[in-house]
Amino acid sequence: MKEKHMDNCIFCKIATGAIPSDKVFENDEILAFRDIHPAAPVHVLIIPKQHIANLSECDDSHAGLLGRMLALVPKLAVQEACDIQSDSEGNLSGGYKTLINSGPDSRQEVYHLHVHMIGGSRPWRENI
Ligand code: DGP
Repeated sequence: MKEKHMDNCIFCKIATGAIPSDKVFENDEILAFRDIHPAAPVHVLIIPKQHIANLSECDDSHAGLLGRMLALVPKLAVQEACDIQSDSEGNLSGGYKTLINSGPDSRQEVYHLHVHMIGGSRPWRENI
């Protein structure tokens, strides 16, 4: 059985409250907080409270948790005012990018699974 929290993991410390964060959502299994280096006006990280390094550590048993993390994205988009809007002529505006880095080739920096939710008015950082 895997450890629930890892002593040397910064996002485990954020999950337990040992390191402060700007929280936008929290329940028993998931925390969402603002990225310390935002790439856009809205940049939220959604993490499981239990330590999972990345998607490569996930299997079918994580499907429920992963689904709930992704299902949180549209709710946060409404909360953070970057959801998709449609005007009276059907023209769309708004929207957001969701991103999960896994491993060195993805340039994953923090080895605790997280979904980036990035949105808000452009410009955004170029290399996102
Ligand atoms: P990634 O490259 O996918 O592993 O992105 C990690 C993100 O985590 C990066 O955008 C910066 C953010 N980050 C790193 N340390 C902290 C921290 O201590 N607090 C917060 N809020 N964000 C952090």
